[in-house]
Amino acid sequence: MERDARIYVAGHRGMVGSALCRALASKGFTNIITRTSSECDLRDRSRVDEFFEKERPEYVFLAAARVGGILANSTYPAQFIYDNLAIELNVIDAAHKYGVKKLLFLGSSCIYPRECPQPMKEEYLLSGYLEKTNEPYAVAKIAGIKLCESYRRQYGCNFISAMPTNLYGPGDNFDLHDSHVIPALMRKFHEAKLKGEGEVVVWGTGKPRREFLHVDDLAEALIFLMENYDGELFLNVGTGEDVTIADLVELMKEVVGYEGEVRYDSSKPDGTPRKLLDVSRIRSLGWRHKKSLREGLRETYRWFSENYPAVRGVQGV
Ligand code: GFB
Repeated sequence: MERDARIYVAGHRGMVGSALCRALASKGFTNIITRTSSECDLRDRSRVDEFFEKERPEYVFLAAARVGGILANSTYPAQFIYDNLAIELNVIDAAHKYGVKKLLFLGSSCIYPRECPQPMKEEYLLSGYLEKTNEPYAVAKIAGIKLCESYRRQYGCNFISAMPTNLYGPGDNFDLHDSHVIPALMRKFHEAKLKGEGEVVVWGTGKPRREFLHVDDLAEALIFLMENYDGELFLNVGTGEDVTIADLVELMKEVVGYEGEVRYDSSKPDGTPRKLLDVSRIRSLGWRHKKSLREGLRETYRWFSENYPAVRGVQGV
């Protein structure tokens, strides 16, 4: 990508999109194009066409999506499948119609089967049943991968896909109903510490295993792939290491400095037992994550406590 190339970051207000904008700017890219969802609702094809016609982006990072944690996915399945499919169809087809040089689509590690052999290699896609709590979201993300593959095969478009593992970092959503586990635990321990509460409730059994990647590491990986990868096969992006939720709870207590008790509420779902990505393909191309989980959580907590309560999901931000 030339430093003055017209680069559209779809979803620039989200955690991933904002990290991408920071990383692109720090590398000297000067022509980053963005639109808020009220300026251009990506579910509306005519608005998407107007935008592509006017701005003619050369590169597209498709980081716009409806995302959320385990409870949000099971509470709003229709919105998760509809919004994601609509965004993917409109943006990917417009990228073809308006001659985008290269597009990178972002998926999620929940595309793999629930009982997938671990670590999960790219070729295990569609080899078994999906996890029920996020099946509609996963189906939409699999459709996005297949759209990119199909446009490449039929029209020769250079559309690639990356599948990140569970993400966290500055700009995350801290709403206790909709968020993922890291922002939820960070907020719960922080507020319990402030209020002097002696107990925090954690969902599920604590036994599931998850792999976590800092969003700044992801942003580096996405720019790396945009500049260095032109293959049809989507690529996993993760650390290649996972922890149990109980391990995460102990680490988060330490990072936040919370000394009370933890109670596991097993009436809440555990979700997939384990989803560890096999990251050998992206590593063989030359990319590796930089931040350890402890370091990434410390940095994120510093940002969170400096900005609290003006963070997304806490004060209507
Ligand atoms: O982060 P999370 O919602 O996403 O939950 P998933 C991970 C694990 O943390 C589950 C447990 O076993 C939860 O039960 N957990 C414990 C909590 N306490 C909490 C809490 O307070 N809040 C939350 N949210 N979890 C999502 C998918 O699955 O991950 C999406 O639904 C997507 O489709 C995303 O793939 C990355 O890893 O279970």
